[in-house]
Amino acid sequence: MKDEDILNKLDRLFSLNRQSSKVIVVGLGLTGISVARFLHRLDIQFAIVDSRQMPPFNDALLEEMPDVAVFIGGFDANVFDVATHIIVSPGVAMEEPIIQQTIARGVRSLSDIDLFACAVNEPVVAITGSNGKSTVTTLLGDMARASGKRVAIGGNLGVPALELISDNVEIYILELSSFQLERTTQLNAVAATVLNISADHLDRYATMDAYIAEKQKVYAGNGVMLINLDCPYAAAMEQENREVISFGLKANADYSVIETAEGRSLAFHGRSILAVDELLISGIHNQINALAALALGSVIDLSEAAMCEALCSFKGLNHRMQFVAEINQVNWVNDSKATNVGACAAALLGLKDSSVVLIAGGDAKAADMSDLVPVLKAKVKALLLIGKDGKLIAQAVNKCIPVIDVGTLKKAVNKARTIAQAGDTVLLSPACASLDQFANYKQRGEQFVAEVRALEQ
Ligand code: UMA
Ligand code: ADP
Repeated sequence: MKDEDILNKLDRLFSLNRQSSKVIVVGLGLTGISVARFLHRLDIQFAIVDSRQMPPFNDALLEEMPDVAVFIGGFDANVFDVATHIIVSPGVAMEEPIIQQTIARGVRSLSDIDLFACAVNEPVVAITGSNGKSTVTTLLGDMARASGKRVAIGGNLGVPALELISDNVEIYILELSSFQLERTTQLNAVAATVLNISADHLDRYATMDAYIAEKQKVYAGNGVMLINLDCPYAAAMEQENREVISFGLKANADYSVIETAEGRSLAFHGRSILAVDELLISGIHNQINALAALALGSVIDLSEAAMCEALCSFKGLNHRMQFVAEINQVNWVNDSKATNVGACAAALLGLKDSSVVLIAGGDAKAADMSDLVPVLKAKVKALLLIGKDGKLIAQAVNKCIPVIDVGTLKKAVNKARTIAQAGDTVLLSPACASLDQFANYKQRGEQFVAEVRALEQ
């Protein structure tokens, strides 16, 4: 899209223009730098603020845009006073008092996703949910490539939406978090889905209803709604007068799993598409992820043969039920990305025929750990706890299975080695965020893999 057309659209929708606008970009992380590059290219005036002493893209900004004003180490109210518009990065809560005061003064708030939506004419697919977003986004990207489409994938997945924009792209596939959706008004995806809902981010949302309401915004506009019939919260989002395609294990779903003479199969209206055995990713939750990707792919006209080809070669992403090693007939599995209760439960349910030594704990983000208890009782022979909220899991479990609060991941791995017996699985699936002890879930998973590899020596 030409800059002139983008500018016209921004002016029409947000009164955002070169002549009279002064934007405050809050946050100088991945999102903040992408917004800065975009506004700079369009020659719209802006300044950046970040409460961190040394935001990650401070040096990059100074080098690329030395004239841009940057205020770091806190939020200075005077800086916000001049704003006509505010673009807040997803890691900063909209409830921050300075943000609330600024918006209350009549300053327009928009998001990087709004800017993106104003800058592309090509179809956009939007994927959210409590779990499975990265898996489905990546898988659908593989399917689109196998279908010969020029596709770009990103958003919460890692590459900010604005950095994906290119004349070469014919379809954009975005993973969107509740934090991105809550501050976006211009999304109009051709196909959108809420994969599932389970408790997450309750440190940022006052209630589950508030969290669900933000997720629902992925369906804004008039595109096709992809609805998971297995998840009551997601199924309730279906809107009248909208085209709907359903997926899930329920027999009445458009995309479902059926029993055939040869075994279970992914199917459309009872017609087998691909045997479940052909999938390299395991667990019922991944069968549902595959159904979601097939359903989304059908809306953007991907060929079924190409989608099957991609499904058969998709090995899954690291840190999601990633097989690490078999040592003395014990399997070690890294599911560090299980940062909430729903993901940990799915991991345990997906492990067939084995008893599990589970390593869990970290930052619980105010979730209710008691939801985990039934599946822990069914699957777990010993629970090794790490991190600041391990004790919350111990309280919920209330001694119904053996629990040891070991504190650190290193100690957990060493303890697991002494407990696990042939046929068992040692699973890192923390049900919590990692930020109390690690930089992120990747670092936690990498440390786990390194500790397990050390056992092999
Ligand atoms: N921060 C401050 N002060 C500031 C700005 C940020 O303390 O002034 C902190 C935030 O509280 C947060 C961290 O810095 O802890 C990063 O925040 P950010 O808004 O600068 O994040 P970005 O680097 O822009 O990355 C964001 C997403 N991060 C978050 O939503 C926290 C990335 O998702 C996403 O890949 C990226 O935009 C590109 O779209 C990561 C994530 O953890 C993977 N997402 C959460 C999740 O998946 O659960 C929602
Ligand atoms: P997200 O991007 O939503 O965090 P990922 O695909 O990265 O999702 O997976 C995160 C965690 O959730 C992993 O532990 C993974 O095994 C688990 N998971 C993936 N898909 C689902 C699903 N459909 N339901 C429940 N858990 C899932």
